[in-house]
Amino acid sequence: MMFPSYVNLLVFSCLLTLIAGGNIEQTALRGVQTSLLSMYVPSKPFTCLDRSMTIPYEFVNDDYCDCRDGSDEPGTSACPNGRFFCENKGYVGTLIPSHFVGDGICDCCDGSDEYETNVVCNNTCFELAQRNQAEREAKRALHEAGVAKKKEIIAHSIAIKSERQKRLKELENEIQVAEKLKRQAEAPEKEAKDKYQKLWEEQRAKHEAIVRNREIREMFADLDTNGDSLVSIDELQKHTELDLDSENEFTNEEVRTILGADSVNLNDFNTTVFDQISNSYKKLPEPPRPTPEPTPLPEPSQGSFATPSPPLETSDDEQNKPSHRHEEDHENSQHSSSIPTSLEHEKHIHDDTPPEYDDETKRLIQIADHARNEFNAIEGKILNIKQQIEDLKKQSGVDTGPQGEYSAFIDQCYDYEEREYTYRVCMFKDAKQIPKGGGSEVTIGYWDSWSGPTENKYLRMKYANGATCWNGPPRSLTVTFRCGIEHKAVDVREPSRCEYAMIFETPSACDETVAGTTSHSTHVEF
Ligand SMILES: *[C@@H]1O[C@H](CO)[C@@H](O)[C@H](O)[C@H]1NC(C)=O
Ligand SMILES: *[C@@H]1O[C@H](CO)[C@@H](O)[C@H](O)[C@H]1NC(C)=O
Ligand SMILES: [Ca+2]
Ligand SMILES: [Ca+2]
Repeated sequence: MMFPSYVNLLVFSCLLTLIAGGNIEQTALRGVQTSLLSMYVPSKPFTCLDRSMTIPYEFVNDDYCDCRDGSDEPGTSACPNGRFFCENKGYVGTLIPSHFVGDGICDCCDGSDEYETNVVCNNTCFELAQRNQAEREAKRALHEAGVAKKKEIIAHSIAIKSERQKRLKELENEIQVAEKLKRQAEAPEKEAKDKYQKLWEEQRAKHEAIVRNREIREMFADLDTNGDSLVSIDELQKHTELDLDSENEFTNEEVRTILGADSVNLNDFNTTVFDQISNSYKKLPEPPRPTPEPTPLPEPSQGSFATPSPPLETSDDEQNKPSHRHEEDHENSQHSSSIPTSLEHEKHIHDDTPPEYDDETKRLIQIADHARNEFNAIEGKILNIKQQIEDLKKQSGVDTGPQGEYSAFIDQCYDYEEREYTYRVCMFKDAKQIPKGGGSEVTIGYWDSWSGPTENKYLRMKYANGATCWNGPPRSLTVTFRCGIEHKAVDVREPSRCEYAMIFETPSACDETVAGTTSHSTHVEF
């Protein structure tokens, strides 16, 4: 009868001992990090983790600080430098300073830091874990959606790249064809030119001499107001436009220097005076003599009659000569003289007729003319193609990321609106600060480089060497990218003077590994 109860009692007391022993152990290991549990072995002397001393195991968590590193008191606030480990089951274990232990405030989500106080801590670990998981899931979903868009961008970038290469090849072929055509067009023009250049030049010289003599006679007659066939100092003095140092009067001395004498006849005027004054000379407004109004002279500024005014846009006036004469040939065919001219305005200043070429010359001129037009057209086309090639090469030279994930930024600008300013970043180009109340915009940087950390270079880009701050450095902007569904600037700050920081959301910055995280791996393990 007694036996069973004795056994019961024995079993009960053993159980009691076990539970009590468990409790003691529990207390001794309170606040110890899981990874360090093996250092705290009950019944063995404890060696401080910094190996500074060894103490009896009973000194662990006895609320008296023995180790310099506080490692004997992980579960009490006895050591000022102690660390208490909250196990936080279901969430993330954390270390808190051991003076938070028993301070009446719940610091661990499992409430384990307040084991010896009256404070009843609610266990919030589950709630935290849930919230944490919801956040992770939201982040994962964002990256997943972003990565889908990023993949589109990458695919598009690959398409664009090969399209660009194709176009480049086409353009290079086009330019070869055009250059061949150009050489073909050059030949007849050159032939015609070579053949008739000498003749044209002689004729032009002859004609220009005539024009020049006319000018000389007209100017002389104009200056000789009293008609004594001499131009005297007082006659020239009226032309104050000839006073080169216009700071004082046009003095007798100055006029005399021009004339070289008190007066000059036509011959002296021809040889010594005309060239000096022809560029600046202006007719006086009211000619006092009854001579018939001479036809207007060409602009005095174009005094050099040897310079033909190019009728075509090309700068090579050699090429223009034949064409030009050709034009006049048509327009003035009613005239009788046969003096060729390269001066467009000449037909207005004299009655000489422009050249009448023989048929062979006319034919050649026509061929040359046609050839030149073709040549010019082709040359224009070549320039255009070269420009296109250059643009393409410039585009393919932009570093748009290892997979071209930032290629959607090419030629794009994005605004961030702030109270006072609009910040505008034109990707791979520049960044500006535009005052909303009007006023001039300020360049805060020109495209510089990708500037993220080495393991994630494409996290940031830098725009440098903007307008210099008053009494300070040149402005600059760092753009930091983060995953988002749309390309958009979400924040701009000036963390230190003249250094701007923009946060920019883009699918291009979304991360496949984050997107691929399964909900299982969001479980907390410590
Ligand atoms: C625990 O939760 C209850 C109700 O949810 C609340 O009244 C109480 O103040 C909480 N205790 C602590 C220590 O936060
Ligand atoms: C000017 O002088 C040149 C030679 O030096 C001569 O050929 C020309 O006919 C002269 N012009 C006038 C208008 O006298
Ligand atoms: Ca101790
Ligand atoms: Ca606390």
